Amino acid sequence: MKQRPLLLLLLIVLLGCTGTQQVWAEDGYRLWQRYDLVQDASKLAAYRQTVGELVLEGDSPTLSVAQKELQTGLAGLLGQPVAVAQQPTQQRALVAGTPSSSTFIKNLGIADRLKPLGDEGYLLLTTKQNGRSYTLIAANTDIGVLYGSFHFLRLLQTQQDISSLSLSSAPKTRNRVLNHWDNLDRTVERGYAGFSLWDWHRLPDYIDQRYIDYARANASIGINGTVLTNVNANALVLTPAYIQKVAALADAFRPYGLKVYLTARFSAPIEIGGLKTADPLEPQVQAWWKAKSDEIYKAIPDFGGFLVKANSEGQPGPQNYGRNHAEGANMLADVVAPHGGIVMWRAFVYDDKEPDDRAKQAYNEFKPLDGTFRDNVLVQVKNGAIDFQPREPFHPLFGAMPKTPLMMEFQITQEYLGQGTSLAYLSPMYKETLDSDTHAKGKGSTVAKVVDGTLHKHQLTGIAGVANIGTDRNWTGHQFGQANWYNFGRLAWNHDLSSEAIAEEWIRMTFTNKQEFVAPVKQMMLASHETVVNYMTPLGLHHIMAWDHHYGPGPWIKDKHRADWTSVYYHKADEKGIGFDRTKTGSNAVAQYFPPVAKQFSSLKQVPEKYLLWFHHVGWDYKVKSGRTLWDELCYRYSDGVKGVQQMQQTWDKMQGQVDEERFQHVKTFLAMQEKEARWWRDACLLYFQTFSKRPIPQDLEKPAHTLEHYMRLDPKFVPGI
Ligand code: BDP
Repeated sequence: MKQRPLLLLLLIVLLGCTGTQQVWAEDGYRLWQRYDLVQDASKLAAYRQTVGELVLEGDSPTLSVAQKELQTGLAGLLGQPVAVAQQPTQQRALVAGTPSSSTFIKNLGIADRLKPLGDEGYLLLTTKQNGRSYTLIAANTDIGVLYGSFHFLRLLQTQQDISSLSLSSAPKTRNRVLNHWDNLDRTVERGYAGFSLWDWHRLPDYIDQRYIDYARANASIGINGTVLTNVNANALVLTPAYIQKVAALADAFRPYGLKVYLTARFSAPIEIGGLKTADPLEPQVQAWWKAKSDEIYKAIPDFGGFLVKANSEGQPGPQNYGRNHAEGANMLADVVAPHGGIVMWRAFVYDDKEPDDRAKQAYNEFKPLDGTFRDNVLVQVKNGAIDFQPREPFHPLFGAMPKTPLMMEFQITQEYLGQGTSLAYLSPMYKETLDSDTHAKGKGSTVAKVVDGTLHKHQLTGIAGVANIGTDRNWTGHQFGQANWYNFGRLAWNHDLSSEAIAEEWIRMTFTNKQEFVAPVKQMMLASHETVVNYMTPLGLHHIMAWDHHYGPGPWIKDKHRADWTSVYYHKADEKGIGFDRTKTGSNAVAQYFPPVAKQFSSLKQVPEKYLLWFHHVGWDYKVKSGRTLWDELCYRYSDGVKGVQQMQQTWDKMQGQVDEERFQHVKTFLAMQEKEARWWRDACLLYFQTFSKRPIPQDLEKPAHTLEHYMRLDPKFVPGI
């Protein structure tokens, strides 16, 4: 208590020292939008000179937020306020706008350069006129200007040369959306960063600043849609009171080009509509949805549409009435179509019957429906055929439904990747899927080309990421979780970007431009996903996590009411070997791929080793590429995983002093947790699999710290995110 006056004095002195600059707690709240003063003196001088003044005509809500962002960003980065004018008055100016908002831009005659950029792209261009120099942020639309403004700020944040710009950018995919698995009680299914951002109780009246900062962050990486609610949907969100709340969020997000979508519970007509049925072919059901859609669009004219999980994991759907997925999707598509809405219908399905191989179900149910969906339906397909595993081969549906636009669904939240305590940079994983060749139309038919519509000539395209965002001050729980939100947006905009380039941008903006920091931290991030795969599910193992909450190892899980919810179903370890035979001699799931891929995956010799046990049941003494036996290789991979985390710790420890102590310590502590978890995974899995292999762990490797029984008894309670 006695300390207080002294503390107050200290604070006053501190504030005094920093003059007008704000004092920020370095808790990660500012994400990659820090806008701190450019440290390199010569770059700072050059930027100040180039920017001169900010010229921005027009006053739409989107242009206003662009202006605000540029003013705030530039003031921070340049350490001085920037003058704003309607027309250039100085020798140098930063001019932002569209040909219709700005007479200056209109008169420049750049229409030809703008045309191919569509309604979201932008052009950053340095141009000279009458001895004056202008830096343009030009676009066809206001939202293009906002996206361009963020790109321009990024150039300064990452200390690029901006003296003679000539670059344009337009998104490769049209709908780039986050999927929030947020419940109305604010819990988040598979959320590890606190509670849901949406404060339903205080909506529609109270607009939390967080909503605005969330929208800013999304716009800065080109995300243009957000599904607010869990795929395991609650029909209540479609009631009038909630529609008003959703409308308030939509209003807050609109200037940032962020559309809202909702999950539609298929049985809503019964639950909140008082009907006896939700059969999609029943006229009264169709009428109910039509009225509901009209009601929503009245409140939210630019409502994006519905995301639906149907007939999967107990969710209701058209199959309850003997109808198929297309009949269900089309019914909803018809009611949003007049308003320009879309339906994202998920292919993550498995019904009550136990399949011979769960990996085959989505393909079996959806492929026959190709060509039967309405034009405004996207079928949303997870990256792999099982369920967001640490590593999965690409989903065989990609390429297999040429007449239907398929939307990619990635998981950003790390349900199966160490959840909130692990550093796993996911861009390499996303790119592994996107770069996979389906061979649907010969060599080069990558998953990315299916998703961006170029392979089968679709205009309607989309990519979704299951969000990892919550009420934690730093948004994502782990400071490095922010990098996954960031890289999802960047790849959704342009899947050609490299994981390395994205990591580098993010590090520079989020932490520092110092090379001594950027280079090692980038390496650490790039190796992190493989590290996690190694200590969890190396060589194509999958779904051996603990029961239900999926936190920690549980390869021993068996005897549940469905075989395909157990771990033993997936790893199939026995005295002979381990792995799921998905070749002709097993479930033959390989046959769902196009012949060249099927051939490669079927062959024990040719299958990429990272997918070995995904497709093959392999003998313990089988010699793998390293020359070791499979058993030894498993032991080394698990150990490499632990070593990988220890390397991350060493790298990070050296960064002390390069960044603020607050975030340094946060990450350090989390890496220590991850190391413990990695050992837990390694020891538990090796001891368990050893009961089948009956072979020793190689001499030079560290031995498990406890007995198998010890690990099997571990039962963490109240794991978040269930
Ligand atoms: C699984 C999650 C579950 C989700 C499901 C889905 O464990 O919570 O509801 O995916 O995607 O991975 O529908």
